[in-house]
Order: sequence, then C-alpha cells, then structure tokens
Amino acid sequence: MGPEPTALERTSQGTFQLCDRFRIASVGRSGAGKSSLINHIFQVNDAKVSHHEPGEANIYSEFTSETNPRFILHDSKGFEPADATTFNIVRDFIKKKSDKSLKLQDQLHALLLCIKTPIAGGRVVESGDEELLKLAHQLRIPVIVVFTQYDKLIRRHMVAKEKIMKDPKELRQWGETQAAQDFEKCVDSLEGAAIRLDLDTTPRYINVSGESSFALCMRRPDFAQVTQTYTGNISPLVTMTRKLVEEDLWATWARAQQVDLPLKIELCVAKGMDYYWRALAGGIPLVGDALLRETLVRVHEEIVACWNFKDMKSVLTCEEFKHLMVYVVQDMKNNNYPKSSPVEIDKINQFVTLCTAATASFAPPAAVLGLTFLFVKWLSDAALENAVDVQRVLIAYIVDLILIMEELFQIALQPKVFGRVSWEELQEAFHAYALTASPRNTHDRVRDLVGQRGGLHPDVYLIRKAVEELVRQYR
Ligand SMILES: Nc1nc2c(ncn2[C@@H]2O[C@H](COP(=O)(O)OP(=O)(O)O)[C@@H](O)[C@H]2O)c(=O)[nH]1
Ligand SMILES: [Mg+2]
Repeated sequence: MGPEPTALERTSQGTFQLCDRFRIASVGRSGAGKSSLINHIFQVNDAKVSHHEPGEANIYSEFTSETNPRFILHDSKGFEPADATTFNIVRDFIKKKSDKSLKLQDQLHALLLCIKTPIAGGRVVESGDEELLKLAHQLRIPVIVVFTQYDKLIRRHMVAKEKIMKDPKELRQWGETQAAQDFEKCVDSLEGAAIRLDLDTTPRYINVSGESSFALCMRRPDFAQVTQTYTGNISPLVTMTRKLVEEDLWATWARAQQVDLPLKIELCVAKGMDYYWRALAGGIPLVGDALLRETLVRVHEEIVACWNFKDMKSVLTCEEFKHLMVYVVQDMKNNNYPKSSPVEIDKINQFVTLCTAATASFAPPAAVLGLTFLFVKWLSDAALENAVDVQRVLIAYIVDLILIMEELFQIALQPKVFGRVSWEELQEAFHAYALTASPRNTHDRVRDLVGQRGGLHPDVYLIRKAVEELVRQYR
C-alpha cells in the first residue's frame, strides 16, 4: 500500500461506499414550501409528507424517493413559539443525528430551515427558528435558512403597479427591485437573531422560488410572456450547500442533487480523472497492471453513476454504448489524424437501430461503426501509462462522455421523461452533442491540453480544473 491518500484522492475514492445517500432535513411551517423545494432540488415529484395530525413532528421518518434514490429526507413542520413538545422532538432528533460516532451515512448531513418570505412586515425569524439555529450552530450541522416563495413577494409589487406600468419588462423589473428591498428586512431580522444568539457568523441564507408555473401577473394576459414563470435560486442553493457540507460528503451531495450542472461536471471530472491517476499509481486493489480498455470501462461507469439517471435497462453501462464512445474518440489515438473525422450521426443511428432491433444477430459493432482493427487492438492491448496517446484518448473520452451525459440530463429533465433513460433518449443526446460540441473542436482542445511531447501536466488538481473548463466551454 502506498502513502496515506490525500484529501483529493479520499474525496473521490470511497465516497459513495462510505456514504451512498445524502441525508437532509427540512424544517418549516406547513405550507412554507418544503416539499416543493425538495422536489426541485432532487427532481422528484413525490416529496410529500403529510402533517395531518396536529402537533406531530414526524422528523424521524425517512422519506426516500423511487425517482431519485440518492437522498434521504427528514421532513418536519415548524413549531409555534409555545409548542415546546414539537420543538423538543426535533431537537432530540438533531442531537442524535449529529453524533460523530455514528457512521457517516447515518448522520444528518444538512438542515434546511424554510421560512416563507413574508409579504408584509412582522417578525421573520421566530423564537423556534432561533432555537434551531442555535442548536445547529452548537452541533456544527450545516444549516441554510431558505426564504421560500419569493416569487409571491415580487408578484405583490407587480400587482400593485400593473395598471400604471405599461411595459411588462419594466413592471417585472420594478417588482424585483422592490422585493429585493423588502428582502433586506428578512436579512436584518436574521442578522439580529445571530447577534442575539451570540453566533460568530450569520447563518447562510438565500431566497428561492420553487414554483415554475405560478403566474406572476395574472390580470394582464398580454403580459404573459415576461411575467408568467419565475423559478429562482435553486441552483445557487445547491452550490451553497456543497460549500457547507464536509469535504467527505460533497460527492454524495453532487450526485444526489439534480439541478446544478457545473457541480455535476465537477464531480464527473473528479471521478473520471482520479480513477485514471489511481490506476496509474497502482492504487486500485485487485487491478494489476491496468490496461487502457479496462480503465475506460471503469471511467465510463464512474461518470455515468454521477448523473443518477433512472436507467432501467442499463443502457448507459451496456457494451454498445461503450462501443459508441470508443468510436467517438477513435481519432485521438494519433496526434495528427489526417482527417479528424467528425462523428457521423448516420452511423450512430444505424448502430442504435441495430442495438435496439429485436433480432440479436448483427454485424460486429466495430464494422458498423467503422472502427479500425488497429485501433481496437491497440485499445485492448495498451497498458495504462503516462503516454500522450493514452492520455489523449482517455481525456477525450471523459470530455465527450460528460458532454453527452449533459445533453441527456437536459432531455431527461423533461416532465414526461422524469429521469428515465433508454436508447431513445441516448440517441437524442448524441444528436444534440454532435450538433453543439463538434467533437473535432473539443478534440483539438484536448490535444492542446495533453501537450505535444510531454503529456499531461503532473499537477492533478490543475488538470482537473482544465478539463472542467473545457467541458464548460462546450456546454
Ligand atoms: N408561488 C409559489 N408557490 C409555492 C412555492 N413553493 C410552494 N408553493 C406552493 O405552496 C403550497 C405549499 O407548498 P408545499 O411544498 O407543500 O409546502 P410544505 O407544507 O412546506 O411542504 C403549495 O400549494 C405549493 O404549490 C413557490 O416558490 N412559489
Ligand atoms: Mg410538505
């Protein structure tokens, strides 16, 4: 065994084994918008926990969603200032779940305190909320105060002026500015609470609007376009949470959340690249001298897992999809491939038709895709090493796969698909990818990154950031 793993290695190495699901609690009054918020973050539609029995705080019950199995939710309604019993239940739960001697997976990883953004004056942070903030602070549980339904505040200001303001854009601008001013009062209230509680910093806070179908301005149908939808700040909330959770947990969070693309990309690159570095260093148990082909397969699986798709038929991990990926990166074996051939969408279509056909017998994939014998042989024989051709193929594979997964993500987010993927969606993703990020361009950039002679820069962190940057540029 080598030296102790660095923090960077540790974060990606066993994170998922260490902690498979992100455990989050949401507390706030009924109707605050907790369920809507959770539905958004994790792209599920079933995060509903009923609170029919008065006084009951069922924060102990674990909610898990079939659509997204990567998180566990504890949901509890808030407490009236006089309601000591309910508060005590929540307090005891949080205390129990913050015990560091528990396994990481059993601990509470983050707490969202949801407060409906008030649309008129009044006390914002109530005494129950204060108690909770104090407790979270003492126990060092990452907590975010989420001011929900912020769109309603904007709407209130718009409605007040909709008869006077003729320009819908101006009206919306007005609503947003006024709401921002009102929101300052919420922030003041929170800062005041922090001082009263003697916390060393103000808790993190954010305003969000989780509803996308809510009409901001209903009485003027002619304003529909600019006023109808408003969803805001969910992605920044996800980023904020990522910064607050412990380093060992960021990957678990990045995989569970389903709204923040840059965070997904960061995770994919970390997973993909680190596997390579570890394989190179001989750090993967049971793998002797790693081969390139094997490594690509593992990198492929690591990256696919980050997206958390509902892949009932295991399309994303099947051999055929991997063949397609190999086809996409074929030109990267040589530095100056004479005609760096663009991905031919016809070939992909033909291939997918064969894969999904009822009859199993068809020409070998290599033939259909026009993979050269030399390339296929090289792939299966090449040892994993610090060689430029190996690195070019590997990085191109990582970049292209992430870009395709990203397209798939957009497709899978459509309501009718709801995270489920099959060949149909994957094919659509390939099309979108071939149109937007011409592989030729990304491949040129990968060539630059790997360098003509020397190969990759030895600084793992730097390379990770450079690959992330590359992917982002082609989004
Ligand atoms: N306009 C608007 N309505 C919201 C928002 N979030 C939730 N709602 C609505 O508020 C009601 C209560 O939301 P819910 O998520 O069930 O609250 P919970 O009781 O805290 O879980 C539902 O009718 C939601 O559709 C939001 O951001 N904007
Ligand atoms: Mg609810």
